[in-house]
Amino acid sequence: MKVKPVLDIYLVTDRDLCQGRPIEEIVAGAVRGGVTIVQLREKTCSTRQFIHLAERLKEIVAPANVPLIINDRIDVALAVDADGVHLGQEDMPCDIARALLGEDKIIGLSVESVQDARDAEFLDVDYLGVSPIYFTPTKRDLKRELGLDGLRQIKSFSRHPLVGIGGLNAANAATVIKSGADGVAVVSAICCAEDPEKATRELAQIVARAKTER
Ligand code: TZP
Ligand code: MG
Repeated sequence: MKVKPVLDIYLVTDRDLCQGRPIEEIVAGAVRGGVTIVQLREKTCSTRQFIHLAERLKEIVAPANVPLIINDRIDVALAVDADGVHLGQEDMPCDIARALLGEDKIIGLSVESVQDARDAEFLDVDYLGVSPIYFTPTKRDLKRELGLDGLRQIKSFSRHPLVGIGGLNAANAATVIKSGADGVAVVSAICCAEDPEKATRELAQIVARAKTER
């Protein structure tokens, strides 16, 4: 049976931002700090490396009941029996991904506009990544910021859980939660942190507090 993902603190990995540390070390710290979901996002490594890394991350997150999501690659997700995939607007259509993965896997979809979110009302997905909230040097091909206004607008009609991504950190996480996000997705706020465990714990406290205040 599918477990509904907890989106509160959503780590998206980026090997280039780990300051020379292995991704496994960052993810292990994030798990100790209370990360609730982890997405392995690899844009350049080989398929074999991708699978091996996914297997190792699964061993780290599974004992803590933290789901492992694979960016884009349905084949990699199936190969390692990951908990789900995250798809972009140019990736495999969600209905085909659902047919390949089955009912029990998590499918997340990035929406880059209010119209994308409207179109997603008809899709069998488990959450939307509202992308980006703010411009960020971490991803260079971003077209426009949705901002808090875009997030609020999407929240006003969407039936899906929402996670904000793009430029999020301890300074703005509370506002993003209060503007309608169920969670914050971060790359640099955890991957670049001197102490990823501490950074994750701090974010988790901020998100938990913001949820009680909205
Ligand atoms: N998708 C939209 S923005 C982004 C991705 C993967 C990168 C977010 O990185 P950061 O460092 O948390 O701003
Ligand atoms: Mg993609």
